[in-house]
Amino acid sequence: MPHALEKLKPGDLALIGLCSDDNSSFLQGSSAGPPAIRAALHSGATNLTTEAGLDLTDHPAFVDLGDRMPAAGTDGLTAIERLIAAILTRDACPLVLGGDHAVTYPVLRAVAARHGPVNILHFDAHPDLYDSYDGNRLSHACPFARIMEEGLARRLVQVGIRTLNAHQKSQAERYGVEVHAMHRFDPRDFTPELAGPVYLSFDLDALDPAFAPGVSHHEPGGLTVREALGILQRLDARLVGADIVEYNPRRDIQDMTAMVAVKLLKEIAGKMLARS
Ligand SMILES: [Mn+2]
Repeated sequence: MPHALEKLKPGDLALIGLCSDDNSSFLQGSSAGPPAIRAALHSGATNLTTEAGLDLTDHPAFVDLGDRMPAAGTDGLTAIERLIAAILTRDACPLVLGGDHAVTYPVLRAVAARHGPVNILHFDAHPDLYDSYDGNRLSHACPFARIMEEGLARRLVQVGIRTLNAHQKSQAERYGVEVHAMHRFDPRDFTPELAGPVYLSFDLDALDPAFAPGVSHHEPGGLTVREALGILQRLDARLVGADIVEYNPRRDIQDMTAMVAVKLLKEIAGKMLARS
């Protein structure tokens, strides 16, 4: 039985699945991500202890609100914003499982309404800064354009990027996005210097498809899991929310990518609980 939203306590970490892929551009399937990640989490293939030794098993502040299936279009995004606002109002922290990356925009609207503009650490192969994509301004290729034009972020720091075309380069310059493109980036030597409340958005395609094949957009030349974990573990900041998005079980091989999502989930949850 999922935990009831009304029973959230201050300091709780609220796991919530958003089963939405209506704003995907290339392939559908990420709407099936959250239950598949949760199944891997509880499969018995691993335990729930983080690498730093925090055991999430029956942790009183680690609660699972289950999955929601937002409607297509703006109604669904409005519902996501309200849901995340309801979590934040109870002084709890949302840990969102996508779903496609379009969900991050309404999540950030709720986060910024609660905390003011936040610093965002964004792992992705793609900058997701298109003004519009395939005629859709809410596309999963656009959330960070919406976030920046609405002033929801003080700083947006992107790592793993390897698809920066001319349009998105100009968008990045326009919004002052700090893009750490893979071709001139040493992930083992990168420590995010982010003060104040931080929101973490992790698109699994930031990782090389060799490590995470279960994504809609295979973009070779990405981060290793170890490199991404190293960056996360060196992040020394108060996390007020996070998402892990774009897991597409239809593309996965033997649940490999589901287990990568589980690994990230555990490490991110451990970081959030340690600082709350
Ligand atoms: Mn991506």
